[in-house]
Formats: sequence, structure tokens, C-alpha cells
Amino acid sequence: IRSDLRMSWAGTSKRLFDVPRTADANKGLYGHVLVIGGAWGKPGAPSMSSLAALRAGAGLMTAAVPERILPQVASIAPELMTVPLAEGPEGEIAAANLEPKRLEALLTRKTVLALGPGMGQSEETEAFVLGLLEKTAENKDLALVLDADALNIVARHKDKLRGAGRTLVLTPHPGEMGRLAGMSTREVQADREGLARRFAEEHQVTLVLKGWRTLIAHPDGSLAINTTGNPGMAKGGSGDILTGIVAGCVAQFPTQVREAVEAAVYLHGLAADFAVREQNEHTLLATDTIAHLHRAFGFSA
Ligand code: B4P
Ligand code: MG
Repeated sequence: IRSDLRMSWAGTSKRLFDVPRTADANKGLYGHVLVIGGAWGKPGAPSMSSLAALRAGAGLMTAAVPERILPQVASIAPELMTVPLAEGPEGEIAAANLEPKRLEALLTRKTVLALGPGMGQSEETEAFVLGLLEKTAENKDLALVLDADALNIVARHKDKLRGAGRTLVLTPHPGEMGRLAGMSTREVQADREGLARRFAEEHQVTLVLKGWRTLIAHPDGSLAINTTGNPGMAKGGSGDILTGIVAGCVAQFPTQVREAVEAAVYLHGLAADFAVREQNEHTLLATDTIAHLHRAFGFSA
């Protein structure tokens, strides 16, 4: 890796997290994350994102999920607040949730919206996602993190990808990146750096292109390469956890998005590197990474 692009603890996370919280800190200083996702049979993804955002230090955390899976999601942590969403025929998030009063209640006082984990891509959910992006387009104080099926939906409506003047973070794996860029996964992997830079600049977004040596490309076209993480993370749930950590970090440092996103990616991989020592690459679970986040945050090199 080119040494000037290589991310390190000292170059990223330390700047943000080696500083203790002020003694008179209160939760209002650290943002309010809203995770929207889930569908019947998929309570795990929004649960993991929510727990990860809490563990990453968000002041407040609300999960909005289809009402039938809400008890399962709520049980992940008593610190979590929840909002039941109206369901479509398959138990997915319905377009009815765009109703102005519902939407206002959902978004009031939230500072970061993480959209996508475990959501599916039905017509109802697609209408909801597109409507939500439209209605929040002018809300510059709400940072957006798009992952998973939110990315797959946006890939069909790229006019909705407008990051200028706001915080918009995308966290695709190579398959999702291919859909966003209109190319195959193989083509994505053949020129990860060039593609990430161009895409981030063109759409004015912060792009996290995941995988071995995750890339973070910024709206100005600059790039950082992550140095943490291991193949034990190549399992369902790892990406959902990253989404939560990114949202939690952006919630705490809304004016330092570059540093917050780079730190999130670095800490996610570092926590997994600690976790894999107690497990191994075969047995590691995505949630083991959350349980080791404190070691990543407490690391000093
Ligand atoms: P989905 O079925 O959509 O998987 P998902 O629900 O998004 O899973 P999850 O959210 O847990 O994982 P994610 O990848 O978001 O898609 C999976 C399919 O996408 C695969 O079958 C494949 O076709 C394609 N795909 C995914 N990754 C690919 C890759 N690297 N190369 C080629 N095709 C790929 O998040 C996983 C997290 O773990 C990320 O943070 C990632 O950086 C990290 N991670 C995974 N493997 C790692 C490794 N070897 N080293 C370091 N970090 C790793
Ligand atoms: Mg994913």
C-alpha cells in the first residue's frame, strides 16, 4: 500500500478518540442515530447496526423497524429506543410510513440516519426509500449513511445520490458497488481505487468500498486505505456492524466526517483483529467484534 494512503491508529482514530469526553459531557453532545431497516425474518441486521452505534458512542439510538420484528430488535439492548413501522404485504417497510406526521415524528431531533440493513427491496420499500431521500434532501443537519438494500435501490435511481452540501456516506461491498457503478464485481475489484475516487467526487459522497483493504474515498477525490481487519469478518452481519459504527462516529463528530468515517472503518477492523485472537477466522461471529470494540477504542500504538 502506498504509505501516504495507509491508515493508522495515530493518523485516524487517535485524533478523535484518544481525547476523553469532557467531565460535564451530556448525551445531547453525541448525536441521535436513527437506524431504519429490517423486514420479517431479518431482525438481526438493524439490531446489529443499532448495538454497534451505541457501542461506538452515540448519545442516543433509535431503531425504526417493521412492527412485527420490533420486540426482537428492542431486546438487543435496553438502551435502545424503538419505533414501529407500518408493514407491506411481505412484512417489509411500507410506503405508508412516508405519511407526513409519521415521518416528522420519526425524524425529529435525529442527527444521523442509517438506512438499509436487512430491509429488502420490494416495491413498497423502494417507494419508502425514494420518498425518504426526497423528503430529507434539504435537511442538511441530518447526516445519511446508506448501506445494503438502500444502496441497491439507489443504484436504480442515481439522481437521488446528491451529497453536495450535506453528509452522505455510502458503504457498499464490491457487489453493491458494481450495481451503483453499473459494472460487474470483477470490474470493480480491478480498479478499486480509481473507481472509488471517481464515484465519490462525481456524487459528492464519502464512499466506503468494503473488503480486504477497505477504501474510504472522500468528496474531494482523496483516498485512505484501511489496514485492519481479517477474513473472519467475511460473514453475514459484519457489514451491518460497520454501518452502526460509522453512524455512531459521525453522530459524535458531525463536522469531522472524514476523520469519523476513517476511524469507524479502522476501529471496526481492529476490534475484529482483537476478537479473532480469542476465536479464530472460522468461528468468529460478527457480534464478537462489537464485544471487542472497547479494546480497539482503548488501543494506543
Ligand atoms: P450480501 O448477501 O449483500 O451480503 P451482506 O448481507 O451485505 O453481508 P454483510 O453486510 O454482513 O457483509 P458486507 O459485505 O456488507 O452480499 C454478499 C455478496 O457480495 C457476496 O456473495 C459477493 O458476491 C459480494 N461480495 C462481498 N464482498 C466481496 C468481496 N470482497 N469481493 C468480491 N465480492 C464480494 O460487509 C463485510 C464487512 O467485513 C466489511 O466491513 C468488510 O470490509 C469486512 N471484511 C470482509 N472480508 C474481509 C477480509 N477478508 N478482510 C478484511 N475485512 C473484511
Ligand atoms: Mg452488507
